[in-house]
Amino acid sequence: MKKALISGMTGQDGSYLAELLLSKGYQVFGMVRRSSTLNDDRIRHIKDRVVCVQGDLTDQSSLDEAIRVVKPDEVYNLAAQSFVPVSWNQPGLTGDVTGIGVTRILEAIRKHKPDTKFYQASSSEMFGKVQETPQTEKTPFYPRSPYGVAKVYGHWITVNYRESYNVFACSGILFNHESPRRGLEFVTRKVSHTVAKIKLGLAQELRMGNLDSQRDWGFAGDYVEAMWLMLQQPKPDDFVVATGKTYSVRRLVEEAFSAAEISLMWEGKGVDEKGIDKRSGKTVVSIDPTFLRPAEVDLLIGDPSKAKRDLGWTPRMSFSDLVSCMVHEDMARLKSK
Ligand code: NDP
Ligand code: GDR
Repeated sequence: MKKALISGMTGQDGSYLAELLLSKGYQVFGMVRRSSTLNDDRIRHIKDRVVCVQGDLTDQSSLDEAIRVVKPDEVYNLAAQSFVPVSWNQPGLTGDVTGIGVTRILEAIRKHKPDTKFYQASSSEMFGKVQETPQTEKTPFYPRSPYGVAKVYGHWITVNYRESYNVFACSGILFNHESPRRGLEFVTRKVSHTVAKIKLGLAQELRMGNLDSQRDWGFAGDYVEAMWLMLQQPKPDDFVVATGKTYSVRRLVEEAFSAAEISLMWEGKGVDEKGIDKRSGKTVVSIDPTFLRPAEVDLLIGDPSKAKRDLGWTPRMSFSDLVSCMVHEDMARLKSK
């Protein structure tokens, strides 16, 4: 039975990847960090089928111990401080976890189980102020946030351990991927959750940041399959994983309101203090400068040709199905409460 160790198993991707690996007959170990309250919402349904190992990407000894004890065939490094706005507020921590943390886990592999196959969760945020469109594995990086900078470090240290020590190390350059398990602070989930609340009469307005940025959004369940496929290839390599389509945040908001069958109005004159337009009675979406970022990534669109050709991977869920599924899942959860 193959053994896989996932860092970040309590996160969105970690939970989908754990399910996938269990379905493929793996013994799954998940690295979890200590918290004062239980943080297992996303993995509660599989908790008796996975083994939790204490560890933190800022602590070398815990990583050494995890690799030494588990002796995994595959390691998926999904752990990170992953929310871009927080990276301006906590740039040092973001660099330590999201950047140097990758070196620590690679060092543990090099010392204790050098034939382990390693997956690094790299990001389209590394392209930042894009140097070409669409972005491929060869597009130069120009990160626009401390998070993006840390991910560039994580990407290159992965390439470096492959070239220096012959570690089977792959970097998956994944574009935004979402699901009903997405954290509430990310834009898709913030919108789906707020729209669901509006539909149920629990909220009356939606306050947004930059509506003009464009993202290549896919479904997380599809993307974890690409991670696994990378580690099953004869040689380690880096891959862009994306849908090849891009949509604006404004379009995301419109899709979500339409999925919930609510009419919306963009902010203008004649709005009352509850965010309802006085004449039409429609829910208003407004701009709140607190959600704007010091530097923005305006446009991301990935070219997944290499992943399609070499991995046989294709995204399955469309943008509108993704948004609709998130809105309806949020409505169902709110109703059940
Ligand atoms: P989440 O934010 O949902 O999950 C992050 C995980 O990392 C959580 O399990 C969290 O644990 C864990 N973690 C955070 N800090 C530490 C630490 N110091 N030591 C150990 N574990 C830690 O992220 P996603 O699932 O969305 O993303 C997975 C990875 O993929 C991340 O590296 C992200 O940067 C990257 N990525 C994500 C994309 C996306 O669109 N989702 C796109 C491209 C890359 P806890 O639950 O305790 O907080
Ligand atoms: P991103 O995701 O920064 O691309 O990083 P996020 O969903 O936070 O933002 C996407 C775009 O939406 C704009 N936006 C808002 N964003 C949030 N969070 N809240 C708002 O109210 C809002 N209004 C507009 C943002 O400005 C941005 O342009 C995600 C993370 O998962 C990273 O870890 C990952 O590496 C990248 O995707 C690929």
